Amino acid sequence: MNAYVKRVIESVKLKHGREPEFVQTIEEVLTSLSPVIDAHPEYEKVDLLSRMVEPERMFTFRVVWCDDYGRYHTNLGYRCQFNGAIGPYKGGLRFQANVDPGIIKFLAFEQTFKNALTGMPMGGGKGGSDFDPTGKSDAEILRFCQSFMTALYRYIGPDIDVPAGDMGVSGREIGYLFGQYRRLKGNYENGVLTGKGMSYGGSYTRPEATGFGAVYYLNEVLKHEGESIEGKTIAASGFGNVCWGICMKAAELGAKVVTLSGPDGYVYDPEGVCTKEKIDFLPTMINSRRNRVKDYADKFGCEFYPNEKPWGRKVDIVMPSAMQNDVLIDSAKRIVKNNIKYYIEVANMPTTNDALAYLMEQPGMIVAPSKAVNAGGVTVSAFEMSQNSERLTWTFEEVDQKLKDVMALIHQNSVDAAAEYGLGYNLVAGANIASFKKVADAMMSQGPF
Ligand code: 2IT
Repeated sequence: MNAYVKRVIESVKLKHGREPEFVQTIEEVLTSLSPVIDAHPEYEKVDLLSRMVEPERMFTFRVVWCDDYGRYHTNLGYRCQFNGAIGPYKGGLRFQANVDPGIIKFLAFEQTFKNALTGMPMGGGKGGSDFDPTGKSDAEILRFCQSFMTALYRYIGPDIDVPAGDMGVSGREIGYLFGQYRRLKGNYENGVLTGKGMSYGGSYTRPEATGFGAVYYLNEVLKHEGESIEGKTIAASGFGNVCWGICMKAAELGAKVVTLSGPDGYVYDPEGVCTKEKIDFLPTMINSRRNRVKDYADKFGCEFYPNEKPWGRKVDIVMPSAMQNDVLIDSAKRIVKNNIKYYIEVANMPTTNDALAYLMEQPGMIVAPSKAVNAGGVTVSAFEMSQNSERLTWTFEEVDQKLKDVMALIHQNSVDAAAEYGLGYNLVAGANIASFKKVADAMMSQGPF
């Protein structure tokens, strides 16, 4: 490994030992940049990497809200404005009990690279709260969102920082957040958030975009291998918005998603999550805020495996689409034992570094990284921002076609970047290199600080 890269990784480990997810992503990304740093001593000359691994700023704020019984609760809110070299900070908000500074920071770092990869002018950011939406009423969610935005609104804006949804934040929450922003600012700036409803500046396909984009990317991979998606079986995890989009697009193209998972376990549906009734049941489960996938098994009479993950299933394609560190080394070994050729990450950092390295060293195995595969979500967010500033609405077909084009370009740019460094068809390194170069060039051009 390049000695400078090694030094920066060591320093991040020392400084951020209490933020394991952040250290994990830095180690993964920087390691694959080694050949680029070898070839470009100008980056070390100005110590660019040390700057690239620190957010421009990150802040914490308190969010106080009142539950339906009149009791007060204090949660922590975060926003990390990681890198603004190529555009306004852009990235989602995550409401989940386990949210902490390390999780927000890893997501913001990944977002910076992902956004660069889309080719759209967006910097990277991420935010959220340790607020747990499970079991909360609509009124409680509303009060929480209003309080959250009251603390955040001064620090965001269409040309400053543009949040969106992530886990625990979807159309309903974005609506409440936008309503509060508008009230506080007295100004109609709908470009301040993406993932909005269609009646106030949303974009067609934004809810489906991450899942659709993931399947479009998968299609590019299959094309590269001379295969077709038709008839393929997919093991996915999660049952959220992303998984829903995957099920829908896979079904449309003749493939089937046969597993879903939740914090309670996983379901196996050999018929596939293919009918409209089954696909429509996913948003119902999300909106119930029960956070249980067993509801699907009960409704459609399929097998439920409590407290297990779906990675032991024999399928054609694995798509972890739930959360970080969902696939550990044991699961990776099971996937390899089952002779599965396609490992397509969808959720942000779903694989631990040792599991990822193990999968990548298997001959014949193809690993696609989440920052490329799930970039369709933020791509359509960029389209939403464009439509808001042009004050018009593109049709569903227009957005969908543009999304397809961007996913193909992301795949091709990753292929080219890896080839340039003699790495072969290495989509993981290719994505890291292509996005690094874009952000690095912008930082260097602006005076490398
Ligand atoms: O991880 C992600 O890319 C998102 N949660 C979406 C970000 C966005 O700004 O649309």
